[in-house]
Amino acid sequence: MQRLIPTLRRDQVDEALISVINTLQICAKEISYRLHQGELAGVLGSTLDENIQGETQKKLDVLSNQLLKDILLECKHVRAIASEEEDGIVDGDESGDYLVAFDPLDGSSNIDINSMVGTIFSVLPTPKDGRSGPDMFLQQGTQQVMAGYVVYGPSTMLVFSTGKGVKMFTLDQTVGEFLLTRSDITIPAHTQEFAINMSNQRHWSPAMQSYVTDLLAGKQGPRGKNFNMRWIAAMVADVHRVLCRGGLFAYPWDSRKPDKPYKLRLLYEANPMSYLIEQAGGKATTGLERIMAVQPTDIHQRVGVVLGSADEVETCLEYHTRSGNE
Ligand code: AFP
Repeated sequence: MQRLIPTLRRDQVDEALISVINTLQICAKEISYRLHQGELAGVLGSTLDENIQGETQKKLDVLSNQLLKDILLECKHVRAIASEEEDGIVDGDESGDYLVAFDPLDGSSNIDINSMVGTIFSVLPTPKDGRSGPDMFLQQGTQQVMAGYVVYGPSTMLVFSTGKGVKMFTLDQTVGEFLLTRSDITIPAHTQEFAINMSNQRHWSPAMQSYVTDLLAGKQGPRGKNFNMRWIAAMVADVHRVLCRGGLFAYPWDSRKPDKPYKLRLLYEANPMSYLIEQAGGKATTGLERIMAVQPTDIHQRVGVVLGSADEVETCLEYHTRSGNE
């Protein structure tokens, strides 16, 4: 089986970007080790702190963030990093060609129940227009040069794209190497599986409520077929399933918090996942527009997400277009 670096060289990925990916995989192995030690590692549970999102930080959130921040900033090709767990950006090497935005431990509320979590990363080119600070990261998702995730499950998998399709690598624990286990991932256009947090149904827009009601109506309803539902409450795990067998994943607009109607973050959750989904032939929208076309205005801004099997996303969009809302 092909190892990570030779595979990247075969894809003619530039050496600076290979160095960034290599840095990320080193972190992935360390985080994987700590997670798979579980209670024995003494790093489960929560800290007494909150991040900028106002969320209580898990010990592993902090540890994973520190690991990624420290090792990425040692890489001379990294100009700066942005993280879900950092209020602002952190500058790296002035001459670095790449910016890295990441969610160090996505789905961290699953840690204490030994369920799936992940690390999500997005790599953007350092702008050449002289801008600095957070503005460097305010680029549309279409500007990404690489995006991916590590999913820590029964096996640890590194899944990413550099624009030449989606590849999946599995960590061989015996030798500590990521080996290529799937390539050229293609998402089926049609699906009978959807992922959404149903407990929010009464807070969704009328369009989303109508769309999901018709899914639940199954064969006897307007869709004329039955649907299955999954919700792992870790975007990485739900998106990994969509990449593996198709499906629709949604975290749409909802009215619970009028000042914060969206949950998922654009820069280091929605954009990198959208990049992968599109590379695999799927679609990724906010419910109104292509996610990767959104012009960011803040490094921690949030968006609605509807992504997955192209034809199913289109069908969901039709409900929104008909009603004119998210
Ligand atoms: P945490 O990292 O706080 O667990 O949130 C995970 C997440 O951002 C995303 O990975 C999940 O899809 C979504 O939130 C789950 O949200 P709910 O807990 O509202 O279902």
